[in-house]
Amino acid sequence: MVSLCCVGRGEMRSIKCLLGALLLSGCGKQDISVTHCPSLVQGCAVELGAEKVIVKTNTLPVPLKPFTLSISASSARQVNVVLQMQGMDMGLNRYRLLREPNGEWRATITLPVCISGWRDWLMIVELDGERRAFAFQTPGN
Ligand SMILES: [Cu+2]
Repeated sequence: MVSLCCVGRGEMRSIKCLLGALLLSGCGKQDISVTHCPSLVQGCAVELGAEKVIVKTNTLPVPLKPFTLSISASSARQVNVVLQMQGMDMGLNRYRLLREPNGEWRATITLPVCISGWRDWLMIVELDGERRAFAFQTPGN
């Protein structure tokens, strides 16, 4: 049942992957709208109530290379991000963003390697309980 995709930082990593698989096994359906994001560096936007939420990274996301994620959502009180693959357990990649003085939310993120070679990621942004997803790809070889 557990995907072999969760390669990363040794034993702890596989325990997290196992937990992730158990947690995800109960919720097969995904009732969340997904916005395709062709370039996270250029940024992608989604409407959330009256606000336009923009996600942006400083570099192209590549596995094992930390990048900075910025989210503009000035009225939010808490912002979390979960990174996963559709149809594959990649372990628990959950980040809590911190608010910058300019009102942006920010986190440093490191994607795990997918040994199955998949490049399609889903970034689920949680803003005060509201969830929006962005689909993006890591570059091929
Ligand atoms: Cu994968």
